[in-house]
Amino acid sequence: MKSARGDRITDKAAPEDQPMRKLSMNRDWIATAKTLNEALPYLQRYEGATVVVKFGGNAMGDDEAMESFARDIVLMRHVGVNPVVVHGGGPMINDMLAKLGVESEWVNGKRVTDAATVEVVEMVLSGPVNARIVAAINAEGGRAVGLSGKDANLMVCEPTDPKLGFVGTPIEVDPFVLKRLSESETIPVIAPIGVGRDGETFNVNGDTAAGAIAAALKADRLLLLTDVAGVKNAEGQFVTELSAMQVREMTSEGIISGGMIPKTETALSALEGGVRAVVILDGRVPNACLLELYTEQGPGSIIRL
Ligand code: X2W
Repeated sequence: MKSARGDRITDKAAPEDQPMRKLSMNRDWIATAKTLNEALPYLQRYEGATVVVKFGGNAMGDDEAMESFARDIVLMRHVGVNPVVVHGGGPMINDMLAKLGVESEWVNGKRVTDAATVEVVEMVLSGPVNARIVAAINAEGGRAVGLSGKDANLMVCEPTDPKLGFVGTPIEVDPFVLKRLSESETIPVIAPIGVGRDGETFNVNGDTAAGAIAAALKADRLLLLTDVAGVKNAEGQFVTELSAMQVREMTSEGIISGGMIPKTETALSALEGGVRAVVILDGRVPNACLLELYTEQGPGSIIRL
């Protein structure tokens, strides 16, 4: 067996060399094998599929959570999925701005971004945040490449609203470079930074960027990893499946509100743009991406047209 890098798989990934082998067949191993066996139809369904994963700053967590996320992404690549990671990093931008003594104002969930702030946003997102995810995926045997929406004109933006400064709305996404990377089994990891017609830099909300990129790729799935269990109905229960129509109704009735609105709006525009299904996924659940794709029960709400 070979890793994605083409070399022999290392001891770390070779179960036969581990001491666990000496243990008797207890139930856990039988359950693991059964899980893999039951995953076959899902593995077949998603082979060749494009799955865009939005990895938000709040979902990133500690090194262990990062490693687990990276393993899920590498596993997806290994079984023939084309994963595309779009990340956020709001809390990390906040930390850096605090160190610099700058405070941010927020309007409708978007950071008011002046010329000095956009420099910090780009530095943080295209710098340590992006590099940490790329390194985590590569450490698990994947082949990840970091880029932002400025690379190869991937995400051209115009100002969202003059009051927000350098906050951008994607108006043109060119998936060329992402397709070439996927063809060579390389995992793109994208910072949500856009480029303007005149070469200016824009700060794009991570969910918005992921939605626009998923639509340009006509992705099979957009997974929005977040830190809540999904969409709640009027009775306060989590709903596992919703239509776009239901989402619109629940929003006009005020059942979907607050921080969920940018997520459901992203979901609706991604679906209208040709994405097959969007899942608002609970990133606090370990291996949330694998649960969603390869088992019957994903920890979140799936939205279809
Ligand atoms: C976001 C970009 C980062 C982001 C910001 O400045 O925080 C805008 O608000 P999360 O971790 O996904 O929230 N951009 C315009 O979206 O990060």
